[in-house]
Amino acid sequence: MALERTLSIIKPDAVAKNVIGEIYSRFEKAGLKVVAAKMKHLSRQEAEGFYAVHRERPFFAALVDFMASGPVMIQVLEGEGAVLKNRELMGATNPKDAAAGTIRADFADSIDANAVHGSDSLENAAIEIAYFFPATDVYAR
Ligand code: RTP
Ligand code: MG
Repeated sequence: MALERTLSIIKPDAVAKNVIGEIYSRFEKAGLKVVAAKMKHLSRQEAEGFYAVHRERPFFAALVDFMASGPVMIQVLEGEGAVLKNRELMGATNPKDAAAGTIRADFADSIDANAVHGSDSLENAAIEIAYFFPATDVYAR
């Protein structure tokens, strides 16, 4: 498997629950390294731009409102097969469907407040990383 980078966001609900460290611990135990990170309170415009692929979906307004409702923790994760590995750690979008032991099963409250975001493909990972981090702020480790 190839060394990959993926974008991860700890969403406002999980930041409010004070579980940033617990979620980082799962990344580390799975062999994913944090190679860039920042906390940020997204504006509605920033949240809209980030989730622009969903702008025609019925849940878009709720998603944007939620993502701009409080600070988030944004990180780039690096590791072998990082994109899929992070999606496996996250679990299904709806925590009701998320496998036991996944981040969403353990920390998410609902399909809206679902604790984490993760890039869904290598192509989208590159776009999403560039949305938040200049290349000089991502550190090879
Ligand atoms: P994310 O992008 O946040 O990592 O989540 P995901 O890939 O698992 O799910 P995606 O389909 O990309 O949807 C983005 C976020 O929109 C909300 N959503 N609500 N009510 C609904 O049917 C619905 N579907 C999606 C979720 O909060 C999801 O994380
Ligand atoms: Mg998605």
